[in-house]
Amino acid sequence: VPSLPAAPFLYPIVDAALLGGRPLDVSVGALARGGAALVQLRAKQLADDELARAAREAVAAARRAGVLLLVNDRLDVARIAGADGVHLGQRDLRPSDARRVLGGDAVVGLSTHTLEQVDAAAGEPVDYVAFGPVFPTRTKSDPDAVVGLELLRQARARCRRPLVAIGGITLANAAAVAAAGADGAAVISALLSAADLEAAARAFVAVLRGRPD
Ligand code: TZP
Ligand code: MG
Repeated sequence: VPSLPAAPFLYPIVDAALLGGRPLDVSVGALARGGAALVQLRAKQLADDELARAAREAVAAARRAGVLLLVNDRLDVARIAGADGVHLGQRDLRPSDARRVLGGDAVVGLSTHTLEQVDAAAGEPVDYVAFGPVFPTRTKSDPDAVVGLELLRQARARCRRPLVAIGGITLANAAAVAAAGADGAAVISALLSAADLEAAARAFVAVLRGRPD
């Protein structure tokens, strides 16, 4: 069973639309060298054939780097590409279906946006629960309401699974996210806007572990 990284871990989400021409495989490798052990591929704009190709490329790069690769939204693509798992939203296929298709060894994550959804996740066969947006984000179109650090603390207290914070996490607020009890920090724009992905990941890992440079 692939296990999640030790907390507090960085969880980079590689959004294909934000790579700015950087090759996907090189980007996954750089994030891994920077200390990320779990990476998600998110590619909402790609056509299915391109998405499957991207997922295969990301999985191959993750294997070479020795890190886990999850596919956002798409159980079928995760299965086709041999990904380590899938990350599902509230309106995607259900975790129980993902578990049936991918098996007990896969990593299945679920997005939640309210404490009620966090509670409901307790009954789902998921390996971690993501909660957010913790801070305002411009990456997600039509985002849910910002939950903030206090609700993150409450979510942590009532969730028995690893809890991943997401939404607007930067180097400036990552320490507060870890202090609120998040086991992981999922980050898109604050990583992908950096010129040096490896250095950016390394800086996040250091801040999450409480020893910034
Ligand atoms: N789900 C909740 S917020 C979010 C997703 C996918 C976007 C996070 O992106 P960023 O750039 O780290 O705010
Ligand atoms: Mg989704």
